[in-house]
Amino acid sequence: MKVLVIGGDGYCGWATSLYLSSRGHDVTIADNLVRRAWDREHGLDSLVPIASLRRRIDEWTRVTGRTIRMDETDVTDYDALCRAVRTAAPDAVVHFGQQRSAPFSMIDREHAVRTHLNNTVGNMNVLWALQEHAPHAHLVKLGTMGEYGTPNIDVEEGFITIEHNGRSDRLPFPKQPGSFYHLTKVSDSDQIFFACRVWGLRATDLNQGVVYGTHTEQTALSPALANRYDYDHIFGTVINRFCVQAALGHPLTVYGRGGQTRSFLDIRDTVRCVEIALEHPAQEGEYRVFNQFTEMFAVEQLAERVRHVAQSLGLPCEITHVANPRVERESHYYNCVNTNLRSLGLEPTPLSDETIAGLITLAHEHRERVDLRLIPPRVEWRPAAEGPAHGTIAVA
Ligand code: NAD
Ligand code: USQ
Repeated sequence: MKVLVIGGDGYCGWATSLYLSSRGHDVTIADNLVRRAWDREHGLDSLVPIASLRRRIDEWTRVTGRTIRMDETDVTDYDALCRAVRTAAPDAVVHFGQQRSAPFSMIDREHAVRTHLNNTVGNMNVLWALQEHAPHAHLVKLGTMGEYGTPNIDVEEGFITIEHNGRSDRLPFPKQPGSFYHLTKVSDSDQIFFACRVWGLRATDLNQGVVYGTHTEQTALSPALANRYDYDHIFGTVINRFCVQAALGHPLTVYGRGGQTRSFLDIRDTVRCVEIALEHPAQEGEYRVFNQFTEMFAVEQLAERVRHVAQSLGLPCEITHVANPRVERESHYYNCVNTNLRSLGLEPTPLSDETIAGLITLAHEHRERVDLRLIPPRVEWRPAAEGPAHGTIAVA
């Protein structure tokens, strides 16, 4: 299959590009490298050094003999995107290329707007470019479990059958996103559903949970193929952050009571889920949603797991409850359905002590690269009592 991977230089996109290439697909990465620019702007860096995209791709060819094409395209630049789509002539487009941090989108008005422009305009451009230049290509779009929020009923896969006043319909599942970033994903879903209904595009919206891990079989082949390992308070996600904190002897930063429960998956399952979606494409005009996660955990439960593994490695480890910078329920019902990918063949990789130990050990190896000032949360969801009108951040 010819696959255009938008955002292929990122955490999920890089691992997926290598995996698809290793499986014999013809991969083109389109990425404007803006994530590396955002890191520089905020003084952040991957804990594990990552090579430039050019260098990474050359290394992949050197190690495996396979080629990946690179197209430095910004999806918000419509002409450039159309050129990229025409050149790649894809059978499928996997769209990872967005601003994906909830805290980033809550820093201030400018970051919220930037996130919306990047994600919403980018997504709409992808739909128009497909409609104009590759109407039969299958769009596989990364959405998020956070679109649904934490309702007091089971979360279905994208749609729910509702009976109302004696009539019944299958309607999009209600959405209650928790940040301006998550809101962009809700908007994307609406846009994609519309484009499928009106233009007959075919699309799979992968509502992915929080991803953890760094290595896949392919990224582990050479240090120059290494994937990013974010631990900072903006882009670091909770399991990876806890593992870095444990490696440093820093107390694990549970926000609030820690009863907030989310869906999770190993990055090795992310790449497989994308492959499954590609192997079983949506039909023309079909918009379908797969909830892409394997397990659900409360944050406090994760902290306990990481503490237990750290202690077994001889590392002293404490858990601290810091004032929650976010506005989110800290004790709630949470039960999400994830049967679609399972029924198409996903064999989940459960979170194991071995995986946690691997992440802690990797962080320990690179501990001299950690900037401790980047660990405590600094982006507030609530308006500040004094100073700027909305969430504020002191950038080191
Ligand atoms: P990332 O920040 O590591 O990678 C995103 C990539 O997209 C970067 O390389 C960036 O340069 C590129 N990009 C951003 N805007 C672009 C634009 N306008 N044009 C071209 N390229 C652009 O993020 P990630 O963790 O790999 O996430 C990838 C996708 O998966 C995102 O859409 C995210 O919302 C979704 N997702 C991620 C997670 C997670 O835990 N990481 C969980 C659920 C969903
Ligand atoms: N949390 C802590 N301590 C920390 C960091 C986070 O308690 O040090 C808590 C948060 O309050 C939240 C939960 O852990 O309740 C998850 O936070 P996170 O930063 O790991 O993940 P989130 O902000 O939800 O975003 C991440 C990705 C995003 C993706 C989303 C999937 O950055 O791109 O969309 O996971 S989901 O959460 O299912 O929407």
